Formats: sequence, structure tokens, C-alpha cells
Amino acid sequence: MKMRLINIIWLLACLILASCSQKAEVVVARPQVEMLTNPMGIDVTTPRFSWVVQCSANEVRQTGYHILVASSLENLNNDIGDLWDTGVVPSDVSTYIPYEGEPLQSRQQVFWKVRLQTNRGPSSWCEPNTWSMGLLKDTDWRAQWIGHSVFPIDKLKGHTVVNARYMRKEFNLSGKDVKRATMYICGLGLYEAFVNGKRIGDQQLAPGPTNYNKLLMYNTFDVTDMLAAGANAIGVVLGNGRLVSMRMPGEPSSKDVEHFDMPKLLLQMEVEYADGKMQTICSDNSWKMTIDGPIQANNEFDGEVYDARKEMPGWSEAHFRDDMWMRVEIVDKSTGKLSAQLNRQIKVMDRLKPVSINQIHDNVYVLDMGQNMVGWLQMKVQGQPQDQITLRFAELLNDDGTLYVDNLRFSEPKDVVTLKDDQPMTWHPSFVYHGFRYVEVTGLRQKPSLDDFEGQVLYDEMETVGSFESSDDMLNKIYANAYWGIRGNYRGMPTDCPQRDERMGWFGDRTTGCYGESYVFNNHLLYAKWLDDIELEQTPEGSLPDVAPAFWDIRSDNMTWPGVFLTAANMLYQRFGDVEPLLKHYPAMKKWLAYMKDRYGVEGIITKDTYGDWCMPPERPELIHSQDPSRITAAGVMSTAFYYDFCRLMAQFAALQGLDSDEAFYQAEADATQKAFNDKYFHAEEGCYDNNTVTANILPLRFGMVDETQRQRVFENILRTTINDFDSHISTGVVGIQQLMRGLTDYGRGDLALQIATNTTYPSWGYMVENGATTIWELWNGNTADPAMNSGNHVMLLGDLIIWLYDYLAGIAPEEPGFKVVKMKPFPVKGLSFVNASYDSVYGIIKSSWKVEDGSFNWDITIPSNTSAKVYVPCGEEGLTASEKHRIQNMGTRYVGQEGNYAIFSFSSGSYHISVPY
Ligand code: RAM
Repeated sequence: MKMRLINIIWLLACLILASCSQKAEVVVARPQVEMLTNPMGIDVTTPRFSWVVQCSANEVRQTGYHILVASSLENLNNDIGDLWDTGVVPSDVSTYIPYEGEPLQSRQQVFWKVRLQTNRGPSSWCEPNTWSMGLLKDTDWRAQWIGHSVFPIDKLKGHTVVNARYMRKEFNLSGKDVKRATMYICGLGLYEAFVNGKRIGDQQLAPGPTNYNKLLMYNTFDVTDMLAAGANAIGVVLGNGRLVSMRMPGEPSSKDVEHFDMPKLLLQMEVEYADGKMQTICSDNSWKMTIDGPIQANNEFDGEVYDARKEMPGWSEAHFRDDMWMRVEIVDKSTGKLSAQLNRQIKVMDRLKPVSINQIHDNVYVLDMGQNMVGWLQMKVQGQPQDQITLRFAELLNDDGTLYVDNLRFSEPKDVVTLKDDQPMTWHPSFVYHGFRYVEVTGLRQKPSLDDFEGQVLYDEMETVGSFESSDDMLNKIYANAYWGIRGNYRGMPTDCPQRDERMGWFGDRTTGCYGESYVFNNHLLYAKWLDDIELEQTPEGSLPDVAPAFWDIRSDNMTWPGVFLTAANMLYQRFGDVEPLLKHYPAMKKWLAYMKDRYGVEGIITKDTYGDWCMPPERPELIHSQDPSRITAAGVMSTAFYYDFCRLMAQFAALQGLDSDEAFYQAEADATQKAFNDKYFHAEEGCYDNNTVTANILPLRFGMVDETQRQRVFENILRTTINDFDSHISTGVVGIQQLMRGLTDYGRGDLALQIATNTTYPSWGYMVENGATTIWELWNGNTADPAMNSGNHVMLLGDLIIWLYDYLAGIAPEEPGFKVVKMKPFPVKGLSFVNASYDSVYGIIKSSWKVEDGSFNWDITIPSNTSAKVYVPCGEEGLTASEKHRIQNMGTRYVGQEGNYAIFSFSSGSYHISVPY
């Protein structure tokens, strides 16, 4: 009997142990090099490794890692790190670990894996990963740039019209047993490449847009499986992208766009055989080309013209008769530096079916996609030879159901397809994209069905990393609109809008918005690339433009717009823990600030500003900008406050690098600026700044420029103006809105912030929703203002709204860069009964879901492995009772102290449920 009991106990113990160890299994998730999903042809010689520690147990810390990097899969599988074997490194670092092994060579394929040590035991090796190196030296390129000078048919005036260039090359494989075939390609403006009739990759609108005089990005593909024994062919189609200007002088149109060159190609395919022999196929003067293919025109502002009668079946396959094709010309190589594209490619990221089709005339139908989207329309059509189907795009409809195109300015988004026969055809354009909700379809012989169409949503391949939901439907709807707006404006650069004759990487739209966007999308690599674009446009004197890449050369020398150069770098550091961009661009930031101070600093005030508090709600519905001086915030207020904030940021950046004298300099500069600013703009009697606009008050308040004794007075002025003069509505434009939601909440008026966020009357985001918006408008009065500047899809008016949702309402913020320590400080504002949010950080998923019910605040949180959190539990000023405190401490947490209405605890990783009286 005793024996049996011992056996049972033993069995139970084994079961418990087994389930514990099973539960605590440590897994290496998302092993990545340079945060790329498919790192092919990268040209950084010290790539960085990152991974996520995953474990279902609580309190998990990485205590060490062991990385193996090998020159072959075989070596790696035998645990031989012939390129780099770190041994077990005692460390909790799991992001951006720089490679320090044998020097990496051009073209090299590299294999790696990692295993971890944790306080919960070791992980096993992760699955083998691979990356390949690009062409590191100029001399690695044997290919020549090919293209053709301007053809008589090319129209390089006003609305440019240039046929796509089709290029081809046949070749025979010189050996047997292909081990690896790699294609390096830079096809400008845009390319689609084929091997033996098959398209390479699923990227669209590649490569990313750059200032082609300074930077050219190539892409790398593994094409091993696409080759055939004997004869093979490569075909490449080139579109204009931004290489050929969309608008040149010569016709009435909006601002001219930079024209770089005619389409051209650099391609090198390297075939490595099992016996070690190499064969290289290069773009050179043996290639043939034609402009008489189906894509007869492609202009991002105007759309694509496709003539199916000109299709050339088999043109990218071997044995195609190309006698009628001409030889390419060897063309000048650009002055731009050739680099591997490290930001992710644009892809079809989502698909939508239209929600309705409305016939407005004979053979004229209007589709409603149900959503203002960015991408293109794929259609299935059938008709008779020569039939012409025309698609026109718009964000809105007129009352009679026709397209409203006034706000597109000189952009004429239209795709035209000519059918070749009576067979069904499925088509979408290749080298253009549109911002639209409605599509007018003409030229069909019969009424189409919804199934004939698909809206393909295009943007940079990036994960949706955030989710937010609250008890307020309007807030949720606004969030959904923001989601569509943000992703619709990622096009290898963050653009201002996707539909009219602009679509530029405007700086000021993102100064603060970039932080909010990073909660929704993993925009790390996109912003890192954009910072490079920005620095490339700096003049030798230090001036930064307003738009990068500078397809428009606009330099208005403001603080507010180019300031994104600092804030986006800081965003990458704070949100993704990546300090590299900040370090890389620091000298250029310094130069810019010095330039601005030298030119525009007068007695401590920075005087220059062009845009003002752009797009503040005007006093009359038809106005774009307010003309009422009492609403307009002075230039010096904004520039000087921003300059102060940037000096403070620079002092932090300097401290990070141990640059003591820089740190002291920027701190002194900030102090002097603060004094000059307060001397000039602060009115002691009223307790406000300058003309007492919300923007004039909120900037110094949020930036910490206001004397402690005056803060409450300044805040009360913000309240007074907001409540009395604007009936608890927004009164700011793009600049003030960057601080408003957080400013109100910081000073205890989260309820007013919520009201502002959920208002449905003018001006508000809810007003946009009530008036049919499915994205965010450029103007608060977007439904009544002059169409000259009235896009339906701009993100700049989001200000700090998204930051407020995650950081404040949900309580998901970085306490330490990259969320290594998470700050979880929710604001359960009156009017909301629950918030559910999650954010997939570089350490894994953070969750915060709270609900106020039956007198309790019930909160579920998840803190990723290998991080910890400072958790602010809401309670009254009197704090939690001893037993409530104990209950939380018993979950393995440490009580840190009381701060205002919060009891603060330090939590280790894991999932927890907290319930306190509320
Ligand atoms: C507009 C752009 C952009 C804004 C500038 C100042 O034309 O659309 O959003 O930043 O002007």
C-alpha cells in the first residue's frame, strides 16, 4: 500500500515536472538579419542579428546566446561556425548583435543559427537561416547600363508619355548542374523581370524611389530554380517610376517634377556550377529591345495605357523571334551610388472586392470599393477585338453619381486597356498606382459583376504590429481610417498623399506621426531608408529640404518640417531599439541645427517658418487656411519651441555617444533658448504665450519650457480656448495637434481629449467619419473647402492621436528603448469602459486589455520574455490597501512606490491578471 502511494506520488511529480518543462520550453522566434524577412544580396559588411525569445512561462530572461555562422549549410548542420562562432556569450541582448566574424565577401551565401540560455533553461538551436551578400565593390559589376536615348514617340513635355521598354537576352547555360544562380538587378525607374517566361518575385513598383543622381538601389534574387538546361532567356520591362518626370515644363500643370533620365537597366546574373565554374550574363550591347510592347504609357499621376494587341507571347522565353527588335544602347551610368535595397519591397498586401456597381450611363459603370484604398484595380474582362476599356479613379462621387475629380488637381488617373480578341482577360497595371474609392468603368459590352474586380492594396511589405479596440465605436472607426491612411501612404518613402499630382515624401506630415505609425506597422526599415534619403538632400551649408527624395526641390528652411530628421531617428531608437540611424545621421543633424541657428537665429529666437500651424481649422468652411490673426500661431513661437526641443534631443543623442562637450553645448543652447522664448512670448498677466492659441501654449508646455509655477495657468488657457472658443473641439493644425491629446491627458483632462477624439461635429476626426471618410482628410473641413488642396487621404492631421491610443489609453510605451523595459501606464478615461490593445515589439507581443466594471479595474497584461515592465496600477491617491498590494506582489512582482493615482510595480515577463477596486 505504502509502495503504491509512493508510486502515485512519483507519477504525479513526473507529470507535473513534465508539464512544467513543456510549458517552459524556450524557443528562438523570428531570427532575423538586418530585420529583413528575406535577406538577399545585402551589402552591409557587419549585418546585425536579432531574435525573439519565446516561452509560455512567466519570468523568462535570456542569460546568454551562442551564434554560429557558417559558409555552408553542411558546416552549420555539423555545428561548425567556420565564419563566426561566438561561443556562449553571457548576455541578455537579443537585438542588433553585429557580426564580428571572418570578413564577408561579395556574393557569399552565409548560414546561421542561434541557441539561447535562459533562467528557464536552454533553447535548442533554431532552424538554419541564410542570407547572401550583395556586390560589395564597384568592380564586382561587369554589367553595363543599357537603354535608349529619347525616341521621337516619347513625349517629354508637360504630362510625359513614355512607352515601356522591353528588353531581352537569350543565352545558353555553359555547364551542367547549376548550384546557384543569382540575379542582381537595378531597372529604372521601375522594372518587372522574367526568366524563361516566369516573373521573378512578387515585388511591385521596384526598386524603391531614390534621388537617382545620388543613390540607386539594386535587388537580388535567387533564380536557380528558374533556369533550364540549354537555351534560356531573360526579359525585363522598364517603366518610368520617378526616373522619368511625371510633369515637365511645357503645358499647364502643377509644379514640375525632377526629370532624371530615360528608363535603363543594369543586370548581372551569375550562375555557379557544381564544378565551381561560373558563368555571368550581363546587360550589354548584345541585348535587344522594343518599345512596341503592350504598355504604351505609364505615368504615376496619369495611369497606364495597355494595348493587348501588342502583346508578344513568349518574348521573355528562349527561341522568340526578335529580328524586328533593335539593339539597346549603352547609356551613361548615373552619378548615384549603387547600393542594395535594404528596405522591404512594395507588394500586394491586401485585396478588396467592390461593394457595389452602379450604372450611370450606357456602358458606364461606377464601382464602389467601400474603402478609400491605394493600389490598383485588377479586372476580368471579355469583349471584342479593339474594344477599349477605360478605368478612371476618384476618392469621391458627385451628387449625380459621377466621379468627383476636382481635388486631384492636374493628376488624371486613368488606365486604358485595348482588347486583342474575344477571350477573357485578367489585367492590372504594372507601373502605376492610384488612390481611390470609386472606379468608373467604360467600354464594356455588358454589365460587369462584382467578381470581375479586385482592388489590390499596395504598400511596403511590413507586418501590422498593433491592434487597438475600445468601447467607443467612433474611436475604433477613426483608428480603422488611420490604419488605411497610413498604409496607403507607404511607397518606399512615406508620402503625403497617394492620389493627386504630388505624392511626395513631405517631412512635416510625419514629425510626430511616425511614432504613432510605428505602433501600427513595422515601419523600421522604411524610416531608416527615408533618413538616408533625407541626408542625401542636405546642402553643403547644412540646409535640409521639405521633401525627400527631392523629386521637388523645395527648401523653405523651417524647424517644423525638416525636424523629422531628428524625430524619426529618435523614433527608430525608442520604438525599435535601433540606435544606428541616430548615430549615422548625428553629424548631419548637427550641421542642420547650426545652419538654422546661424541663418535664422535672432536674439535666441528662430525666426523662420513658412507653413505655420498648417491646416488649422479655418473660420469659414470654404477656406483652406485661416485668415484670422487670432487663430494663427506666430512663426517664431513654433520654430523656437521646436528648436528648443531639438536641442534637448541632441543633448540626449550626444550623451548616448559620450560626446560630453556636445551634450553641454546643446543643454546650454536649450537653456538660452528657453529664456529668450519666455522673455519674448510669455505674458505673465494672462499666463499664456503670444496670442494665446492652443498651439502657442501647448508646445512650450509639452516641451517643458514653461516655468513650473506657471504650468497650470498655461494649461488653463488651453482649456479655456478649447472649451469656450472652440466648443471642446480641435483648434490646431498639423503642428499643435502633435501634442494636443497627450498634453490634455498629462494635465488630468483625458476626458476632454476623449471628447475631442470622438466629436462628430466640425472640426474633428469624427466629423470626417460622419461625412463618409474611410481615411483621414488633409483638411478638417475637407468636405467644404476649396478642392485645390483637399486630399481625402493624408495622415498629417493624426498628430499624436495614435500615440495617445497606445501609449496613454492602453498603456503600452517604451520605458527603455525598444521596449526592453515596458512602461504600462493606462489612462482609464471617463467615457471608456474597456480598451484592448496589443503591440508586437522587437521582443515579442505586449498586450494590455482593461475593463472597468462593477467597481473594479480588471487588467490583463502580457510582457514579452526577456523584458520587464514598470506597471502603473490605477488607484486613488491614497494608494492600494496592504492586502491589494500583497495580491499583486504575490504574482512575483515588486512594489516600487506610489505616483499620483498609480501604484507602481516592477513585473517580469509573462501574462498576468490584475484586479483592483476602481
Ligand atoms: C502639401 C502637402 C503636404 C504638406 C505641405 C506643406 O501640399 O500635401 O502634406 O506637408 O503641403
